[in-house]
Amino acid sequence: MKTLSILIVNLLLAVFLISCDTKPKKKKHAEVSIEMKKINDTLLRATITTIMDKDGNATEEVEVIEGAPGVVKAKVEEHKSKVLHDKPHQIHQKVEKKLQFSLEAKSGSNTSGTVTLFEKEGYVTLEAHINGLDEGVHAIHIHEKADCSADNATSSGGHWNPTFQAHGAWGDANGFHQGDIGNFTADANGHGMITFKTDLWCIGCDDKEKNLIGKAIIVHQGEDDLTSQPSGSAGARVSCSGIIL
Ligand SMILES: [Cu+2]
Ligand SMILES: [Zn+2]
Repeated sequence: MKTLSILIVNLLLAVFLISCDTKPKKKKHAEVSIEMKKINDTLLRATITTIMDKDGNATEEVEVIEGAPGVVKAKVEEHKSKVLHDKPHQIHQKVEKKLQFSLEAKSGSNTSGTVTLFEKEGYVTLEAHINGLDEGVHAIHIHEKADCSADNATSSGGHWNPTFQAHGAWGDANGFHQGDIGNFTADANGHGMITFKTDLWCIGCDDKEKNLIGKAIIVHQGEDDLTSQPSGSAGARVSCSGIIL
């Protein structure tokens, strides 16, 4: 089967809300939102919007940086630290992150779909919408490598299991993988969706047991029986996407 080139759009939106209330009579508020969009394999575009609100007067600055991913990420970090530096009295810092990507059809399937990961206040919410599935129950997992290159997606490795536990149902006292999301049901039109929220994941934090970046989302042809080792006997991998910036 001919390998189709599928455009994967990655979008990272980070919102930093910084408020300064050491001088309660002069309220200053700075809001910085950073949107990063992958244009192609070599180009990344970052749009930084800074809204400064001082005594009710809001000013907005927009800066667009485009270039090699490493260069753009370094400039964004520089910008972030400059904003934080200019606001040394910030007390509250709230970070929201959003990552969206398209699923790639695998193992000869005709699936398509979108997955959104959203992090807010210590919780990550995953929302997946998949089309082109056979009617019935399908497993969805996080696998250990952001590599969907193989036709059957085995390049994504086994279940993401940084805590070295047994495969199981999420929350099971006998253990479960960090990637053991579970099952969802596709309807007669081949459409299925799932939302899943946890504080055991993060998007791009330093904790290797929580960080989703560099992993993959996999949807299976069959159902996860939640007991078979090491992966629930869920059958072929029909949809795949790497979780990358
Ligand atoms: Cu899986
Ligand atoms: Zn597992």
